Amino acid sequence: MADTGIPILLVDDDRFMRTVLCQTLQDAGYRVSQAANGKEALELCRSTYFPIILTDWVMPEMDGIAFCRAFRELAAECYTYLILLTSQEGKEKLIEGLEAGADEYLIKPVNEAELMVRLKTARRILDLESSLQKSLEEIKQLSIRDALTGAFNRGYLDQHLPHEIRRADRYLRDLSLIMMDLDHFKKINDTWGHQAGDAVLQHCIRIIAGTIRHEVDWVARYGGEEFVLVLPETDRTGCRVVAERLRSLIEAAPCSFRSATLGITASFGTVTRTPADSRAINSPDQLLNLADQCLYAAKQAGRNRVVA
Ligand code: GH3
Ligand code: MG
Ligand code: MG
Ligand code: MG
Repeated sequence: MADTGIPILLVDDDRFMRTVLCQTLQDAGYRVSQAANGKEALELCRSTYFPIILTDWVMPEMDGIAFCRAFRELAAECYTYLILLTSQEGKEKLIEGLEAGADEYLIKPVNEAELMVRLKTARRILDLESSLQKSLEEIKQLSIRDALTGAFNRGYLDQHLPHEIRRADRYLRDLSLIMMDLDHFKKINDTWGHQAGDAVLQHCIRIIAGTIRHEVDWVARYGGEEFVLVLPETDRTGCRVVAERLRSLIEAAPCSFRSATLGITASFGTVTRTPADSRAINSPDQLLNLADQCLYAAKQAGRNRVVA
């Protein structure tokens, strides 16, 4: 028995046919679901993903061809390998079936050995597709993340801050932003070397990640040792609390680098955009500038502080 455990949807109006095929597939290790016609199958496919579908052609309500067409119209994140089972022979029929979106075509009565090798082909295609998806996801992550810290990069910030502003407008929510810059970071590099500086940046991002709300808040590396934290649905008080908590955590947690213990502090500028500000502050640049002005004031006032 193959250890596939792969879900297959079996669509056929002939109950006996379904029972027989279902047994064969289960014996081969597949997890089988059944539908009695195209319409039933389509409904099932709206909520459940099937990597492989075996469908009969002639069925009441919705036949196999209509099903293949309708199925390919559904928005799908992952590929489904569609096999048409039918007693309709002939080149024209085959072309019609493949044209409708089927990947493969099997003549009834189904030869078990042939079915098994067709399913093997299906699995090869599905494996290929899933490794492609994985690579694409990796490439996407590489393109939006900063390699050193794993924070989102500047490109992501530029692309997603406008979304956050639009979302805040749509739902009439506050949107807060914190700009953070490490104090006298150059000194760490100059005294302990660039690798120590890198370690400090990684150390700080861990503290940030442990402080902000998962799923909702996010952080981007804005420049060398400057980070921007985006806090949706966060008011002025909440934003100040987060910035102050971060400030004190960073101050209290020096970074260990080799045998050294590197004390760090950071300065913070914060800005909160309320629904009443939506006209006055309508661009990401404005929001970033306002936070930057506060950050500058925090530096001027002696560093290791939050200016809101
Ligand atoms: P201030 O308190 O005014 O912010 O002083 P500062 O020394 O932190 O600021 P400055 O902007 O003068 O220095 C930032 C330094 O950050 C200079 C640059 O070499 C360093 N830097 C930028 N990116 C990286 C990086 O990826 N790794 C390391 N180790 N250093 C970096
Ligand atoms: Mg039939
Ligand atoms: Mg700095
Ligand atoms: Mg800086």
